[in-house]
Amino acid sequence: LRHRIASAFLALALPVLSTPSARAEVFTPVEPPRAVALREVITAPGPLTSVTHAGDARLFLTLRDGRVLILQNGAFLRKPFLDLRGKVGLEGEGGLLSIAFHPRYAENGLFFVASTARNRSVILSRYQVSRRDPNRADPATLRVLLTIRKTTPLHNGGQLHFGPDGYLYVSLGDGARGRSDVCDAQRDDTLLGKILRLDVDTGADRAPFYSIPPDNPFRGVSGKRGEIWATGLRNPWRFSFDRATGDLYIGDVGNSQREEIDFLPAGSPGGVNYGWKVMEGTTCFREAACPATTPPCNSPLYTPPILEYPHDDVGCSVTGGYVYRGTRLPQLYGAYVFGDFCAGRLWSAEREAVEGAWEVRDLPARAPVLTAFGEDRAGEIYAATLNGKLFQLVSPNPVDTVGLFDQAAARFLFRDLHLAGPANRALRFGTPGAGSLPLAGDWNGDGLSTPGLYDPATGGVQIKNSISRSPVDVTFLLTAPAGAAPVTGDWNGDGRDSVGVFDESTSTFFLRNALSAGLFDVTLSFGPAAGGRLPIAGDWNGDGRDTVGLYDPATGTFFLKNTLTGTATDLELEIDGAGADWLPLAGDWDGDGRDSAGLYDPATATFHLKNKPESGPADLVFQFGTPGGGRMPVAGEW
Ligand SMILES: [Ca+2]
Ligand SMILES: [Ca+2]
Ligand SMILES: [Ca+2]
Ligand SMILES: [Ca+2]
Repeated sequence: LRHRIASAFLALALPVLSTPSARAEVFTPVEPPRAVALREVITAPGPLTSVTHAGDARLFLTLRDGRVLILQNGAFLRKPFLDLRGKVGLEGEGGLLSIAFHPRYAENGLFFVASTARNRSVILSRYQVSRRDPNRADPATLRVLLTIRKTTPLHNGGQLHFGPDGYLYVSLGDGARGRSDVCDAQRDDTLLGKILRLDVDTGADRAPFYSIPPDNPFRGVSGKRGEIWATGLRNPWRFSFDRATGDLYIGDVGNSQREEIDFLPAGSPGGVNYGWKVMEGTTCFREAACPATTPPCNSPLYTPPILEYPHDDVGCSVTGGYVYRGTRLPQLYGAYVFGDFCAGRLWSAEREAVEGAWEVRDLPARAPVLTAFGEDRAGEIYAATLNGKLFQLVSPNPVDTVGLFDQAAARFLFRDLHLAGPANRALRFGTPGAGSLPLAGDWNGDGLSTPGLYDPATGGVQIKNSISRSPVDVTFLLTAPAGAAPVTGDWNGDGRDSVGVFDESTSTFFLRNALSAGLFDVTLSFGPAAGGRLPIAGDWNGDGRDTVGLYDPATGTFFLKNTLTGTATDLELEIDGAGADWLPLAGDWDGDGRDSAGLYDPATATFHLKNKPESGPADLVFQFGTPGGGRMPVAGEW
């Protein structure tokens, strides 16, 4: 059965003819791939068509067969939230297509459903949650807002999303009659091949249970449907809004040449024409049967895609996704994640800062028969497949972010993302002005980093296993040379960090594997003979053990070692722009399993973090905290 359903989807997606194309618009992924993995969450009892949330911790999954299932605490609730089995048409690409919860769902319990009827029409309907059970919809509350007649069971569109303006957006395909005889996507008297924008609050209590927003581009225009927001789409199967910016991203499935991502910036007045069927991506398709007023191919009246790819070897049918705005994958923040239905390939696209060009990277994970992406309340992204598999995008390795210790205030500030913004957490720890130096590490091996303090005058160490105002968990004295600077790392690869010190006068590291007083396990002398060097530690080669390094502020050079024996330096590098008072730190900023260097400029409160183990510009530059001395950087997975 699964294979048969997949074939039905594939039939329309597979190329009619495969023409090699090498136009400049076709993206070529840049290196390296973003470190992203797929964690299998659950397998649904049938093909999945969408994933969304209702503003709380539950995930709502739509099955093609008509069921809406609730995933809560890792398991499906036994009874469906809504069950439209037997009421939806399953021919071709038909079925339950998606749902969207009203922005004020918590108050009004309203949600909207896109599905196909047995007669191939696309139906937009509204339901309300049951008054007695928040996990059950009340089927008797059904109201039908729109019935869009279609003659084929293909190109339904069917994605629903509320925009940042509170209006309901609805995507509709062209009904798959675009090749020769019909040009619905370019006709504004039909809703096919469009994205609609509806006010579902005004007029919500009587048919048709919606109204046309006053600023819709075709409202009141003779011969045009006022519901239309965007035109010239073939099968905008998936679209989404960036929850941070309100920008609209549309994955428009192509014919035989090009899969495309279309874009509409927040604040657009609408009425944008994306070109189908005159254009397929940036190539010319057909003008047959289009209205006389239809612009010719390559007309500037068409808005080209921001991204497109050919079918040859890459994929066959784009599955539009989301801009990642969660916190678990700092390496993906702000990137648009999308994929291909057939190959199950996943990509991220980011707008390059200087030129504004879109840079695509491979995500090294595959989800064949990828039908949809979805977001949870926190902005974490999921991928769903026709095989019923639900995956969550996760980092293959813990990702470090930065923190600061303010000596004068005895206060730690922690940040969860590699970008400017307020502290996600703060902790008062130690005595203001006491001159303690900050530590950060995963002392108990639970995967989370927590702070510590080192007193260079006494060798006293204080360790906490949580970022809370609980008592200090561990205290002990290191018999270290006075004035030595602390380092933290997992020297023996047992999954727990411990402490060491670097004595500048003898250029020697003293490292201990246990969080207790006692003899040092490692004594290591290395490094150039020069004053003022600062110690760092990290797993530079990804072998699971941390080793040490030195930073020479005078020359802005890092000297890194991959072993804890010998005097040789394995790697030397510089970060562009380093100033003499910048302070070093190290962490795995991109989740690839290897730590790399970073610098903090106290004068501007700016971090400069590098992912590659080579000299050059920093990959991540952002401000955090307030400028001024006495603030020291730390790194960890908080
Ligand atoms: Ca921990
Ligand atoms: Ca260890
Ligand atoms: Ca290592
Ligand atoms: Ca890394």
